[in-house]
Amino acid sequence: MDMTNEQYYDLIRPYEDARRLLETRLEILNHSLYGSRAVCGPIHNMQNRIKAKKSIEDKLRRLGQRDSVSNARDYLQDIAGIRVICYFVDDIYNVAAGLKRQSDLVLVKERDYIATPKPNGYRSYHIVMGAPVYCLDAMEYFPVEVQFRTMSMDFWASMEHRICYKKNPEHRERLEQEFLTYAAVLKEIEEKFEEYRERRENGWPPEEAD
Ligand code: 0O2
Repeated sequence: MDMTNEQYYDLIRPYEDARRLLETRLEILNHSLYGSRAVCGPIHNMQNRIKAKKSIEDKLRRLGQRDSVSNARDYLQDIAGIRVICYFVDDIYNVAAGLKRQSDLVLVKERDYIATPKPNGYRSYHIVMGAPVYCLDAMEYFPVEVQFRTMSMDFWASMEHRICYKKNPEHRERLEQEFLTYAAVLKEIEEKFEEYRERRENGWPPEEAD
């Protein structure tokens, strides 16, 4: 039997609290990680979402579970999600390390699809962090999935999500090949921007005479 709306809102409330807590920590890291005098923090923008009722029910069914509140708590770690879009790949690892160092948070899961991209070309760094939520006389950890991407990773993943991911598009094989090529091109562009940053920080080499 589906969850009632009331059960759904009761279910998501502590996940919203956990998501807010992590988002605040990320905002603080953004303006403190590189020092208060830094021209620019590591984060370009953040998005967040709480999984919709139907998506929770569908996912539980896919997992072969009844869509009850307790199954959602036991089996889903992505009810609360934050997507953090950074400028550079090392910003991603720096922000993630800053979060993982915080002793009141627990690292529940880590998937590094930047070091090891998925076969379809997907690149992103995912961690699930347990955040403490206090009620009157008890504390419980609630998981929040944080996906870190650069702008180019996010561009690719958003288009792929729309066109291919969990879909059955026409000419699937051709599309998959094309997406793999785009992933490689975007990675190359990302590396070019990293070079510019290094040159800006370490000085540009003298221009070659004709
Ligand atoms: P949606 O529609 O974005 O919510 P999990 O499904 O989380 O239990 P897993 O495999 O450990 O299991 O999760 P993983 O690999 O960390 O992926 C979680 C999320 O990353 C996905 O959520 C997507 O948002 C994103 N993702 C993973 N692989 C791909 C990919 O190939 N393409 C794109 N565009 N996004 C991807 P959901 O719930 O699957 O989907």
